[in-house]
Amino acid sequence: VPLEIDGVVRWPDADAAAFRAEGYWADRSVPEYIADRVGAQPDSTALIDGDCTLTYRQLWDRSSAGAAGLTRLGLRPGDRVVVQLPNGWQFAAFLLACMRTRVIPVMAMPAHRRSELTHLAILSDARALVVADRDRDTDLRAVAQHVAADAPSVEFVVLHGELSSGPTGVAEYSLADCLAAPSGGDPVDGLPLPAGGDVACLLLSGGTTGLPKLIVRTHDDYAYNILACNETSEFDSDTVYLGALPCSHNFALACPGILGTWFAGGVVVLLATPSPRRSLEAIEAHGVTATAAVPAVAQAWIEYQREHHVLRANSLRVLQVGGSRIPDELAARVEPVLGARLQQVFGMAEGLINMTRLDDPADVIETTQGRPVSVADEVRVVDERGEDVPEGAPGRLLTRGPYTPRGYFRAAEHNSRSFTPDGWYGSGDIVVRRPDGNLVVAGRDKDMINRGGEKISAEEVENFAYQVPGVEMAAAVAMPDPVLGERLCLYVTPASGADVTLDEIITLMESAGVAHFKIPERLELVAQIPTTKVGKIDKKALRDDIRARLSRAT
Ligand code: J2J
Repeated sequence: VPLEIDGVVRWPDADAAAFRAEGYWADRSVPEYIADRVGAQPDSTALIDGDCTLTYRQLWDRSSAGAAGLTRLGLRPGDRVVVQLPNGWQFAAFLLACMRTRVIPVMAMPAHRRSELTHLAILSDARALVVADRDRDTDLRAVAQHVAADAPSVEFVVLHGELSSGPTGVAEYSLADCLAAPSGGDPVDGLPLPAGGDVACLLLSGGTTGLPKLIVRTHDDYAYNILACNETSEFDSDTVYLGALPCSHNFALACPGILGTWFAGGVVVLLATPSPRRSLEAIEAHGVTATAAVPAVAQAWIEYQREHHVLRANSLRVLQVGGSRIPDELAARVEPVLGARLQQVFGMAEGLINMTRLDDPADVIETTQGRPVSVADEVRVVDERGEDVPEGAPGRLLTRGPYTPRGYFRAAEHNSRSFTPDGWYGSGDIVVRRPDGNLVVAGRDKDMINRGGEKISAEEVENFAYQVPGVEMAAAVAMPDPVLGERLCLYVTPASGADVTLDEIITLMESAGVAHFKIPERLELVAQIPTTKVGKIDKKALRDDIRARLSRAT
């Protein structure tokens, strides 16, 4: 019986029964699929993280130790913990430990800072934060203590790395201790395995509202997501997957990502960042067959390979690219330069995953974002009134299916806007469905900037801008960028006589502890911000304006 958690929106009983009857939901948890591989191939390599190589048995044992560690820390089934860890074996073992004990990980991104982590801790009512001691020159221990001070539910911090030397506000514990094998026996052996309906994790939405919302993924739906992606990406026990993007993100986690690789019995190679040299060297050294990138990363790899010819053995069979639209010209260069088939992925943490198929014709692979991975995915393309548009015409994407939840966690008001009464999720993407069923992402009907796959809510940035003295009106919009696709430009009308600078806005956002990628990269001071007939800020006019200004400048 799944634990009931207040604020989780479930599928209606009839849909859940149908998903079970049709076999999409198997009432098996994510770790159970991995346990199958541990049983079948205990001594094959599961994970390579620098000098640390773990077999399936060893990965499982570390997650058992972690499960015992979580229990020692007093965490119980249903408790939430905000997890922000770099790619590494500790992240993997801790994640599995959480899933096995039904402690719910809230999957923060590495770039998140005080502002986002505090919001996530409060929204999820988290009892603990699990973070690294530092990220390059940022002391995350200090960040975590600030978060704990502002989020009353947070009782302690678990640290990957060094503990603080002096006294701290809430207690700090070591992640290494938590993952260390307890002496004598395996105290988690008696733990009940999660039910299919139990919550596996809380993913973050690519924010369109002020701050990210939480997406509840249950074992039933997430395991199916992973299996369907495995089938579409053709992952099997020969797969060697490079996790170079942050594995806390749905793409590298479960589409098929590291979990898909372990479901299939393959090898996961982890890197902390997708640096071109280290990524290509890792592909070459470990015989990587598949990996995932955002378009800017794919472009950097292509350029590096052209100059340095790192890839010689040609082990890479599939390069998945998604998160933002890959330009057609770049798509056409993937296979000739990297020797790998491009697989476009248009996915969302809210569920629906579209992919091109490995044997699709070049035109589909290079110019479309693919089609749903499951026959049970329902997709509609509609106009403003919710009427289906004719095939080939652009419209808003609506979707429903066995791995697309029916509502965000504790967000009733927002849910009434993002979901139709009959359960369709509106992603805010404008798409064209071609006669062959493939989708092309043609635009967006949500107030978000997609900076090379990193999603920035315009509203969130505007809220910070309004805290700067002299800002009368603020509007954040996307400006075109050859590498990232989009960057953030802030339009401001200053109060009369006021002198607003980009530096002031940057300083304010930095001192508020906002993730760096959200900081505006250009400020346009204007006498007036255009509005629409109904009095809303005319973002389209502003996007056209900045595009014109940029092209005049070159
Ligand atoms: C255009 N826009 C895209 C694409 C996502 C795999 C891949 C990506 C994500 C992801 C993911 C796009 N072309 N190929 O979760 O499992 C934009 C859309 C979408 C939003 C979702 C995965 N691929 N997008 O990016 O939850 O606007 O998921 O609605 O972060 O990214 O963002 P997110």
